[in-house]
Parts: sequence; C-alpha cells; structure tokens
Amino acid sequence: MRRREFLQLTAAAAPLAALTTIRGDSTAAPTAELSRATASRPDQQRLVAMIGRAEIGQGQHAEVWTVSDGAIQPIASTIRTRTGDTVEIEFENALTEPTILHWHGLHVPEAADGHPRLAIDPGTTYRYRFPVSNRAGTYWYHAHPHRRTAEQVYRGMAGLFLVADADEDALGLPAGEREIPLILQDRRMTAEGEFAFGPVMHERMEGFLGDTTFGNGIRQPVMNVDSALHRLRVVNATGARIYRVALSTEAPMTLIGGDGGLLPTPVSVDHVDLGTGERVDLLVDFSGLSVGSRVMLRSLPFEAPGGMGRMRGMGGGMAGGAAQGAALDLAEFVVTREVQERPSAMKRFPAIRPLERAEADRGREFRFMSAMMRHTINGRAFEMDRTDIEVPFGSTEIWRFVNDSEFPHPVHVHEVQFQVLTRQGGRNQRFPWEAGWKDTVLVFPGEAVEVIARFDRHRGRYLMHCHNLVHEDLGMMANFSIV
Ligand SMILES: [Cu+2]
Repeated sequence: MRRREFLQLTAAAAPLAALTTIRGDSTAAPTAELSRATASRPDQQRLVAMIGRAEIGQGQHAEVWTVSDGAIQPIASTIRTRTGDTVEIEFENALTEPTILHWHGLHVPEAADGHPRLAIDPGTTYRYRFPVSNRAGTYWYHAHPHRRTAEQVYRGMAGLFLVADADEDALGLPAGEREIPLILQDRRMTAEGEFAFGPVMHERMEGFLGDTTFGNGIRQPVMNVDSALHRLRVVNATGARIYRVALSTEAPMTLIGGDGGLLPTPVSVDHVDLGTGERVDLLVDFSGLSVGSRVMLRSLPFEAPGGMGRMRGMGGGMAGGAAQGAALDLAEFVVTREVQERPSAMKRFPAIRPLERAEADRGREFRFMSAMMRHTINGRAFEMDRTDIEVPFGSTEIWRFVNDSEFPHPVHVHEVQFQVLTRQGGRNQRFPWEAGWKDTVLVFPGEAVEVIARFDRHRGRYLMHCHNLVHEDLGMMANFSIV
C-alpha cells in the first residue's frame, strides 16, 4: 500500500535536478587497474539491479550482481550529488529475488530509506525521490532486503553516494584523477573463479569472511598515481571484516573525514580501524616518490576480539577465509608520473557543533547478544512489523550500545548521523576517526559505546542494526519510529 502511495506521490515529481552518475569503467581496464571515476552521466535516472558477467581484473570474469544504468560492471555505479540536489531514481529489480536499496548515511524520508518491508519483486520498479540534505561526505548505498542483504552486497550490490558542498569546495582537496574512491570487499573464490558464498555453522555466528580483497569490484587492485597528494575515500563494504588501514611505507596519512563528512580538524594517523559499513576520507601523500615506486594500502594484523578465529585451525570442513585480524593487502598504488608540486597549506575545516550530554531528552540502552545461533538486540530478533522503540520527533537521545557477545558488532543507525560520546570497557577510548558525524560505530566485546543524535529530519519507521551482514540477516536489527 505504502509503495503505491509513494509512486502516486512522485508521479508528477519535478525532473531530476542535478544527479550525475559515474560508472566504474571496468571494461576499459585490461589488468587489475582499479576502476576509477570516469564518464559523467548527468542524464541517468534509472538504476537496475541485475546479474551478469563482468571483468574482475587481470582478464578474469565472474558473475556479479550489480546496480547500474544497465551496463554490466563489477561494482555498483557511483552517484555524485551536491547538498540541495533532489535525487530521483527509478530502481528496477532485474534479479530473480526481491531487493531494495538503502542509502547508507543519508537523511531520507521513510519511503526512500530502503526498509526491507519495501523490497520489490523481480521485474518491478521502485521510485526514490529525496532531497540531499546531508553535508559533503562519503556515503554509500547497498541492497537491504530481509535475510538476503549479506549475499546481495557480497555479490556486488554496493556503490558510492558522494555528496559535495561549498564548504568542501573551499578546501581545494585533491580531485579528478587524484580523488580515489575505494569500496573494499573480501570474498572467497570457487575453483572455477566465481564468488563463493555460503556461511557454514560457525560463520552464522562470526559472519562470513573472505580471503581475497576486491577494490571497486576489482581483485587485488592496482592503480596508477602521480607523485602528489591524493584523496582516498574508503568504504568498508564487507560482510564482517574489520580493516586496520595503513600504508606499506608506514608513512602517516591525514585523516580528514569519516562517515558523515569532514572531521572538525584533520589529524595525522598511522592507521585507522574501519568496521563494516564505516568510511574514512584520507589524504595520502606520494610526493617525492620516483616513477615505479609502489605503495600498498594494507590492513595490518591485529588481535581479533573473541570470535571463532581459533576454530579455523581445527579443520572439520571449515570453509576458509582469512581470519578476522589477519594481515591483508588491499590496493596497490604505482607512481607513474612525477610532478613537482608543493601541497598547499591545509585550510580551516568547517566546524562541527558538539551535541552535549545535557541536551539529551533521554537515554536508551541496547544490548547486542550473539549466542546459540541467535543474534538479538535486548533479547529480541527482528520482526518486520514490530515497532521496537518510538522516538519523539525533534528530540535528542543518547543511545548506549552494549556488546554482551564475543563478536564485534558494527552498529548502524538509519536516518540520523550521531556523535560518539564515550567508549567504556574493551578499547576504552574514542578514536580519532570517531570525532565527526557518524552513522556506524564499532562495538567490540565487552564495550559500551554511547552515541548522541537528534531526530529532527523526518518522521517514520527506520532501522538500527548490526552491520555484520550475517548478524543483520539473522535478526540483529530493530525498528524505531520517529513520531
Ligand atoms: Cu553483529
């Protein structure tokens, strides 16, 4: 019913304001060259979810599930917008099962949020229309149907939704060829070179981990760069993997943004931790490197909390995948052009007003538990039509996420952006990459993370859930209604 109303509502909608889409141009990539932003397609208003065979690098082809204007490509199209644009997309499901798209991190009306109850059948379409009201940032979109999100995202249904605005323009950040969007995924390959997916028993607890890195749908990607400053916009689009992102040179990177756009102040880091669903915006400096220099973006090894990693070595038909916390190469940069440029001094970043604890109207606690093949929030598994909490429109709330299990839970809240107040227990600190606006926060076993958000953009039913996609599919998700 709701879908029909929505279609009527938008049938007479104004034409697309300023939506431009950039397609990952894999077909032009003869090697493992990372798909980079190419042709601008300002006319594109149609996105199709479909299955096809795409090149995944080094001449190899595999079946991918993708979202694009109709071209087969190994990753979903990148959508570029500016704050204030109106996005209007006709989404067509050409899969053989239901699906729906969620715009991760964006403030959108209820009907555009991609709640699984809005999933559409194969052969049908859904019309999205929403104003882009977020500030500049690295947002993304992905499939979000009930119980099928993990596999659909794994097979390629994840894309970037980049928002720019005047504040960001004023900073003169690296752009064009020096802006590198990077959607990270990890997969396992079958002997035939296809993507293997099928969580076995222990993976229904831990989540599904791959052993082969993909960047923008390209296996073990390599990309040519100038000896200059580059902007790297990284999305963790895996199902369960946590990355500890660093450079092989051990050179520092400048962290400039997170989930919800620019941080209040850039900060030099030697690594950032990135849970499923999270994003970071990094400045990486290749200046001074000679032609032929190679720099690997890698995930450093770290001690994975709890988890089933220890069971991997026990044999017994475990399907595989690199353990959580394993060292992994992510994407390689090869300097192919030397330029003499002095990076200009960093300009002042737009301020973020901190939401103060005293502003909160109330607090709520959510306990995340994984045990006995069940993943629950406050003891309950997701039910499509049950409203778990009601949040008064306009209120400010502190939500406390407590991890009672032995697995990490990257907790994602739809519709709002929040600020991280505290992390108690476990790692016991708020990290530099958690300083700005966020929509997803990593909660390790034994940790309690408090976030604060204002619910003043839209009314309606939204979701809060774990972004470990197996956990999500098995019910670690709750409905909240802004009323
Ligand atoms: Cu989880």
